[in-house]
Amino acid sequence: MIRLTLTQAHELAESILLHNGFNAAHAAAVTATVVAGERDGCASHGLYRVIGCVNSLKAGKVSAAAEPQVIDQAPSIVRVDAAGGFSQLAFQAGLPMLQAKARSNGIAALAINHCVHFSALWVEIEQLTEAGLVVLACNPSHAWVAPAGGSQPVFGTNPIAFGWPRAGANPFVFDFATSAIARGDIELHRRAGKAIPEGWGVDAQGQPSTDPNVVLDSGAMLTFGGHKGSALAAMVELIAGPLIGDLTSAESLAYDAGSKSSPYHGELILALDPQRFLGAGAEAHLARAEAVFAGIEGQGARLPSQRRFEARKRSLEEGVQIPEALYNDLKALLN
Ligand code: NDP
Ligand code: PYC
Repeated sequence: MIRLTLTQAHELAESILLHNGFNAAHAAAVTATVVAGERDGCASHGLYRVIGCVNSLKAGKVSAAAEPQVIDQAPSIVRVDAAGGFSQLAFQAGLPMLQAKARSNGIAALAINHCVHFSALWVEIEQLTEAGLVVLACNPSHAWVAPAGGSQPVFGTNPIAFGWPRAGANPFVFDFATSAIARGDIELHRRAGKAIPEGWGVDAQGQPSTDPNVVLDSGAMLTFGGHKGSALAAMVELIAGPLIGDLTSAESLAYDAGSKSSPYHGELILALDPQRFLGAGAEAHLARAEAVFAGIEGQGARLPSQRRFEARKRSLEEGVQIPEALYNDLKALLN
């Protein structure tokens, strides 16, 4: 393993992105996301993703200098056209108007269109919980996941993330793929030459497989929770696809045309303002929510994101460690 300070991790990612042609704004926005992923112990969406960013650019599947266009679509809807760039800059562009609309209407939606997307959603969720807003976000990806009862990929790994602000404590945040595991995790198993657990994927005949090469190259991933994860994955296809006028995971994969680039589609983010919902009663009702968290933690169970927040604390003190092979692959992108 190679140890890096967070500053070194930042410099490494940003210099690779700039060297390979991304403009300063995209390089900075993407770097912030992947360094946050590595810092929080989310290796599947950490520095490893820089390789995919460069590959997507070389394949002509992402714009290195796209300028997101913010559109005031409706009283509660802001739309951002990412113009074929990575999603991070588009999210930043739409954030102020999303917050303003949530505050004045109580609920607002940000629809990002035409973005190339690879990030963990909690990075965005936390920016809204920090502003005191409740938030729900989701997006399709590429069609890699079979529906419950089937064996052919239809869905993307379709993450759903939720955030709840807490006074004086880390927010309550969960963020997971509707597949049994993110595809990035299976890719990391492949890089490390490790088998995957049963239940993550099947081969081309629909038989269980623990071989990451089989599941990634010719089989299909599986949803979490059987028919329940399958229905949630379908919901994401609908509300972050056709509802916002953007591609489904099957359409994104067709657009990719075998280049193995990051998915190209939209993202839907809903923000709710407790102050507007509850008025003078907001504080008392938010305090009641704390009993839910106490009920979870009080019996020794943990809150989602707790591991991540602990990893963050550790990384801020000690830096991060990445496999030497990954470090070498990243350095090679500077040649
Ligand atoms: P995991 O299955 O690892 O679970 C993620 C969530 O569950 C986290 O909030 C995690 O908290 C929480 N969790 C895990 N174990 C427990 C536990 N024992 N008790 C309570 N909570 C727990 O993640 P996935 O592989 O499904 O997804 C990983 C990431 O991949 C996500 O950030 C997601 O956004 C991203 N992704 C992005 C896609 C895209 O299209 N952009 C597509 C698919 C995934 P903690 O982190 O603290 O462990
Ligand atoms: O890990 O499933 C995944 C993923 C897809 C797009 C970005 N991450």
